[in-house]
Amino acid sequence: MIDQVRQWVVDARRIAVLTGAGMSAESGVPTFRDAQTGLWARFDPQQLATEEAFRANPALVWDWYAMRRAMIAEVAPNVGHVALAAFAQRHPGRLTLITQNVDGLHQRAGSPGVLALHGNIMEDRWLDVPRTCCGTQAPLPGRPPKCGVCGNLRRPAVVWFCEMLPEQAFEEAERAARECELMLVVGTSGVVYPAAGLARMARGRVAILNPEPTELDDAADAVLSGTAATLLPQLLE
Ligand code: BJW
Repeated sequence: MIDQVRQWVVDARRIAVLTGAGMSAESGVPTFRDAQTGLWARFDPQQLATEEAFRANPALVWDWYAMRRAMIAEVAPNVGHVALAAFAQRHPGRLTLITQNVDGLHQRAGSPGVLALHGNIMEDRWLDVPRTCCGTQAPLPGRPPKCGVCGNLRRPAVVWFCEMLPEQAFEEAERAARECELMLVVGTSGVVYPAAGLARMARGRVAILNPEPTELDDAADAVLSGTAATLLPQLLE
């Protein structure tokens, strides 16, 4: 089966790649839903990854993100990230990389034009926008930092549940899905929408790369059982 997918890679003029947390697992970043090691085996997402949770307990949520930021700052892209970046650089305009990951490892590996659907954990932004005084005031340090004039809080620049995805990035991702001849779906459980829906709207063939079954397997033309760091270098050499 891997030879078949490798041939699809060779033949496809336009390739879309959708990645999830499993992409970074071999860099040492925990996934969300893996039973033993996933972040949500230990933390309740409703307590942490929603605006409601942040408003209820900003320091708790800020500290959880600070802990994850510190961990991500210590890790490096793996050979799977590097294989994707090298392929895109060798074949300009042929590969569109869509990621649900907030860790920035694709960008650090050198992938151009990454469509980051769930934001970037290393950045933060104002919680309430627009606020007239904010944007001109430097935030006061704190957990979280806040505006000394109106009290507006800084929050991680990620997409929480029930929040809209960045419009332009999502539109570009939809276009890439509709126009691609091949989509590789790497390291995602396929349970979170609308990102997972991109695999279902792909015009071309869909190949899933994952060591475990996913919710998208029924939409796939090929399911390769293996990890991102072992399969991607073989497919994109
Ligand atoms: C490996 C590997 C290796 C391991 N190699 N692979 C009912 C109620 C409320 C909402 C909804 C609802 N039904 C649908 C919704 C919408 C909701 C949703 O989809 N919920 C589902 C959970 C049901 N979606 C949203 O709310 C989105 N917004 C939206 O829809 O707006 C419209 C709207 C407005 C108002 C009301 C309702 C809707 C926003 C979704 C935002 C997701 N945010 C998070 C957190 C980001 C910030 C942070 O990091 O803290 O994004 S959640 C989390 O899940 C994160 C991920 O990007 C996302 C996807 O997870 P992913 O990447 O698939 O990871 P895992 O852990 O699930 O899977 C890892 C995989 O890797 C596994 O398959 C492993 O086997 C594999 N693996 N090692 C390869 N080495």
